[in-house]
Amino acid sequence: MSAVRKLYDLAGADPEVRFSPFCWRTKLALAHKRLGFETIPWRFTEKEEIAFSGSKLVPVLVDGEKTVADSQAIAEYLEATYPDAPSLFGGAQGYALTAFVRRWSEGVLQASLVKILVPDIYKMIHPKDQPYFRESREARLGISIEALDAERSAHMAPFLAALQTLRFTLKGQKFLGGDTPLYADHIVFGALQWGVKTSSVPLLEDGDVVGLWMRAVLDYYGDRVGK
Ligand SMILES: N[C@@H](CCC(=O)N[C@@H](CS)C(=O)NCC(=O)O)C(=O)O
Repeated sequence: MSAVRKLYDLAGADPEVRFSPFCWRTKLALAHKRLGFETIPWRFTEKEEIAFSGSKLVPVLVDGEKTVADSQAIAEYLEATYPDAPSLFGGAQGYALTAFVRRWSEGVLQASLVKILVPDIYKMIHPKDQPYFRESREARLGISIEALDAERSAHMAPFLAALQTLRFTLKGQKFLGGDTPLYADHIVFGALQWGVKTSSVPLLEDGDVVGLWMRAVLDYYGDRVGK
């Protein structure tokens, strides 16, 4: 058994810049389970580095003899393997509700953010990743990075509308999980942290309840979660 868990974590040209929404939720989940881990900076094109996992995407977690890829599979693995640590989902009902939060976060929040962030991400990733990133994202979104950049302001409205849903919720409760964060918080935090780490313009105004909640999530886990 290796002494420390390893998490392959998407990095920019600067290896200290970690911006994957899926890796952020996994880092918070590990911190929630009070599990120590070290991260390995990984670039989009370093597929051979994680080939052992059977995945071409991160996060990939190596926990002793066990390798798990995919943030949802990792969360379920952690919940099943470490039942004595705080629960990520808060039981079967919480698990079911978290499925909705995940679909909303990926299908609404991340789907609106991707159109704002892709031009900025392109500039901050490693040069060796840029041709792959351009080709794959332009094919996926059906638009060139330059055209997306020119349309940026038009893409803000759907993101701001999604943010408003979150804002109303967080005006009435400290965390999505209630008094303390749950995996639902980790998921939505990850989406917004992706924006915070990559956007060339601020996405949240000072004092926004959403920004205060993000701060509270990070403070809750302290040093255990990384940067
Ligand atoms: N469903 C996967 C999605 C993971 C994912 O899309 N990861 C991105 C980083 S945010 C990735 O590894 N991209 C590599 C690529 O696009 O080739 C999960 O939940 O872990």
